[in-house]
Amino acid sequence: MQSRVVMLVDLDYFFAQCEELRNPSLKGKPVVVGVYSGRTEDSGAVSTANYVARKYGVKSGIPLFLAKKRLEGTEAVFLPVDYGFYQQISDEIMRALKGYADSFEQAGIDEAYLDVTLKVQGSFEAAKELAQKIKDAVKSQFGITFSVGVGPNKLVAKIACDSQKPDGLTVVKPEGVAVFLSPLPVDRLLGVGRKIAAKMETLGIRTVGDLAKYDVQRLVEVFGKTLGVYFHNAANGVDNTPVQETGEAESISRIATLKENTRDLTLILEKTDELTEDICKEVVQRKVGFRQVGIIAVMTDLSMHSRSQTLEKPISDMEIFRRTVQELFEKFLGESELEIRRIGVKISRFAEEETKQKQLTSFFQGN
Ligand code: TTP
Ligand code: MG
Repeated sequence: MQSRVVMLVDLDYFFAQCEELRNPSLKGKPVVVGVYSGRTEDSGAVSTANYVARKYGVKSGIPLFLAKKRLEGTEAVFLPVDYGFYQQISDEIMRALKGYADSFEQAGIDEAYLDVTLKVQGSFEAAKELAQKIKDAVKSQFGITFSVGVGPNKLVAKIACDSQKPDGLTVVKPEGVAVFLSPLPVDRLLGVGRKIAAKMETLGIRTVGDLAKYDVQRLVEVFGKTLGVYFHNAANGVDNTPVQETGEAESISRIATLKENTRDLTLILEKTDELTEDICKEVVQRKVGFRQVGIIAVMTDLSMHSRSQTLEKPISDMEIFRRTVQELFEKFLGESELEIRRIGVKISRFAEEETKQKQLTSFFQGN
């Protein structure tokens, strides 16, 4: 199977870079953007800092007074966050980035995934050129630099991006994934925080390579099914989650022509079973659940009818899916008189992925 080609774009030291854009005289000086809590003059935390300030150990999350101390004697400039301004710049850049992608998913104010598989016809060489072209365009149109990782999926693209910053361009081809990931410390994987890394250390797991080789059953025993399996896949560079506009109205459907025009439910269900099975395969692959099931019927007079039903909760279960399709056709046949020529099955309202994501995120926050 041909690999996907996925990019992760992450704008460099974003809030601070926006401030440099607004006031170029800041360039070369340490720039710290902070959230001032207002209690005392210096209370609050660093939102981000430019790379000049980072050389002094100033980074996101540390207290402002500590940043001040570390930057004592320098020409450091401290500024309060101006979220509206950053949002405006972000919106413009995101709109531009979207134009380069087959599918696009914004993952934060300064981060976005681009699936470019079709655009580059599956070629990682072409993807590298495209990434450079996008970097040049964004730099000249907006004056902003970013780092980009290119890989066969979101997970690898993200880690590739992080590996070279700022202004980086890192390409990891499918055949290079294992070599790229194995030497990295486990905490480079999303979801491996300090606590989990410490637990893994007691199991003799320090690097992603150690984790990749570790018995998956054991991982499941120690971390539970969801996390155990996730860690195993992540360490092996496996990630099938699609690049998808969040909240995008999306559906998966299949349609087929019946062997003969009919009103016989058995004949109809024979065909819909094939279609539902096919859709289920895609559902499993995409790791989504769905809340809406629909049927389509094209009659002998070529009129097209559709019916749908919303389920109580998201499912990815084949049996419930088939039963719902059957019920919808039974009902539909009661309401129509003509014979059916073509039939279709459709699912939409993908919700469960979100839930799964939330589950993982809440696991991660416990670290
Ligand atoms: P990041 O992309 O994590 O950081 P960055 O863009 O400043 O630096 P780089 O990508 O070059 O490593 O976050 C994007 C913005 O989100 C960042 O500019 C400020 C904000 N932010 C916070 O306000 N608090 C935080 O703890 C982090 C990590 C980011
Ligand atoms: Mg960034």
